Parts: sequence; structure tokens; C-alpha cells
Amino acid sequence: MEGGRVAIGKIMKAVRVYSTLVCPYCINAKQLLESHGVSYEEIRIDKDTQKREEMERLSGQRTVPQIFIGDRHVGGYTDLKKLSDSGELIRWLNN
Ligand SMILES: N[C@@H](CCC(=O)N[C@@H](CS)C(=O)NCC(=O)O)C(=O)O
Repeated sequence: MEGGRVAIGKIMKAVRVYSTLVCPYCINAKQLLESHGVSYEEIRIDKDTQKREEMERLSGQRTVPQIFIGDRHVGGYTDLKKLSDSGELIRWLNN
């Protein structure tokens, strides 16, 4: 640690959630992120064809939500929940 100082605030990776308005799994995913104090960008694809195509291209998936941490694709809500339950989520956010 430079100068013996302790790093108290690490910059977290940007989190993106591709979602639609009516989507229980999207709500679950957003609530899970919020429960960890993680802010995220929500990208609504239900009225934006380009964003839908972007989500499908980047994730290879057609269901919502699709979650990204930095450039890494997490997957949907169940994948995010697994990361959370295993304690891996914090590593994905920090590394
Ligand atoms: N296992 C997925 C399930 C996602 C899912 O079924 N999402 C619904 C909306 S809540 C969906 O995209 N349905 C449209 C479809 O299956 O094509 C997850 O955990 O995210």
C-alpha cells in the first residue's frame, strides 16, 4: 500500500441490466443488486429494437434480464443469485 495508507474505497465495475417493464426476474435481479448496495444502469429493451439486438449479440440470450458486470456477462437472475450466494459477486464487482 503506497505510503502505508489503506484503500477504503475501491471503484466497482459498472453494472448493466437489460430489462423489460413486465418481468418478475428483472425485478428480482434489481432488488438483489439493491440489497447489496450496488447501483446499476437499467437498459429497457421492450421499446428499443437496437438495444434488444445489442443484448442478444452480447449475451447470446433472448430472455431478460441479462446482467453485465463490466464487460463480463453474468447471465439472468438465477445466475446473479448463484454469484451472490457463493460470495463471488463482490469479486466480480471489484476485479
Ligand atoms: N432463468 C432466467 C429466466 C428469465 C425469464 O424467464 N425471463 C422472462 C421474463 S421475466 C422472459 O424473458 N420471458 C420471455 C422468453 O422466455 O422468451 C433468469 O433467471 O433470468
